[in-house]
Amino acid sequence: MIDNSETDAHAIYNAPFMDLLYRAQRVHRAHFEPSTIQCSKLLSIKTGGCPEDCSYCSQSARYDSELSASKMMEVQKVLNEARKAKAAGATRYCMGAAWRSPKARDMPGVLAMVRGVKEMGLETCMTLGMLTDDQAAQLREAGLDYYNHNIDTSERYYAEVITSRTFADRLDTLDRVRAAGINVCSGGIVGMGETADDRIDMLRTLASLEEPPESVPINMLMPMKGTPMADMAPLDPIEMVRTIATARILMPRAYVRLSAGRSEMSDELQALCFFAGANSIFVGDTLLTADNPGEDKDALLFNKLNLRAEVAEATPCPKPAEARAQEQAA
Ligand code: SAM
Ligand code: DTB
Ligand code: SF4
Repeated sequence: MIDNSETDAHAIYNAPFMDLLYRAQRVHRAHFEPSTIQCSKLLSIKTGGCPEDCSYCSQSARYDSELSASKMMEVQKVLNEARKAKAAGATRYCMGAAWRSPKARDMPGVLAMVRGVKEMGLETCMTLGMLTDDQAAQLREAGLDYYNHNIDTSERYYAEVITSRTFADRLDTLDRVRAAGINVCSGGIVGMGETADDRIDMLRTLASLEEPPESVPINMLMPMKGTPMADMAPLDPIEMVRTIATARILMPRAYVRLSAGRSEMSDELQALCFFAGANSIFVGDTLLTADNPGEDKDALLFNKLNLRAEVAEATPCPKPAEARAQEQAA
């Protein structure tokens, strides 16, 4: 039985490293095929000029990141990009916009993108900022499978990172997404100067949602020129591995995504993250604005580690009772 209490989550995160990895891998194997990785592709459908002040983000209009703002992409261009991503092996297409929240005039285009990508047989994901109930319902109706909205860090550290909206605002949008019947994708960033307790509390918040997220992206901060976090010292990578292992143990059924920052990670570190329970990545050579390893490097990595990309049909999870029994045995 998993206990999300403060003491239990601390004990998990701070366990002797070998015990933590062993436990995480056993939990992982009780729910997933351990060499299969879900592959998503990201596209920025509206870049830069964002009114929010997220200290890590190159797309905030408040910082001089030398990124030029663009209008929302045309629907056909997005669909062309999605077709290429499908041909390259992605099974989920994630479209992101640098908005605080979508405006009514943005919705027809956004909904057309969801419908078009869905028709190609790809899973759809959007990340557009805060949503109203009505917008969430429209997205669901159009066929949206996942909505990404990160809590980013602990409630305690949040105000050090973002002041233009609150932690509670983020949780409200997650509730709206869940109520609309869309799968929740929510995680955060490590390496923003937070403590281990902040990382643990972030994971506890996610695991304690009425229904935990189906997808949990763990991003390593990519320091962006011109932002307040441009000169942040890198986090000890072992802390990243501990964060992933703790996410896996606290949210056994979630896909845990080794998200931003892979371009700065060695093969060995990525291998440890997969062993700790990460089973999803972003493919392709760009995230939203930042670099990602790209197809050739990932093909080599998958080959070296005998990993394979998940095919369209998600790996079936064991039935809940069966999974619970396996978990207890672990
Ligand atoms: N504007 C929308 C929002 O904030 O919800 C969607 C796009 S936003 C760029 C999506 C997420 O990307 C952020 O919540 C954050 O977790 C992650 N992110 C952004 N910049 C990052 C960076 N420099 N390093 C790591 N993760 C980053
Ligand atoms: C998430 O957790 N990470 C992705 C996605 N959700 C939208 C974004 C990563 C952004 C990295 C920095 C950039 O590309 O600008
Ligand atoms: Fe805007 Fe999202 Fe970047 Fe924050 S993370 S500045 S909301 S694009």
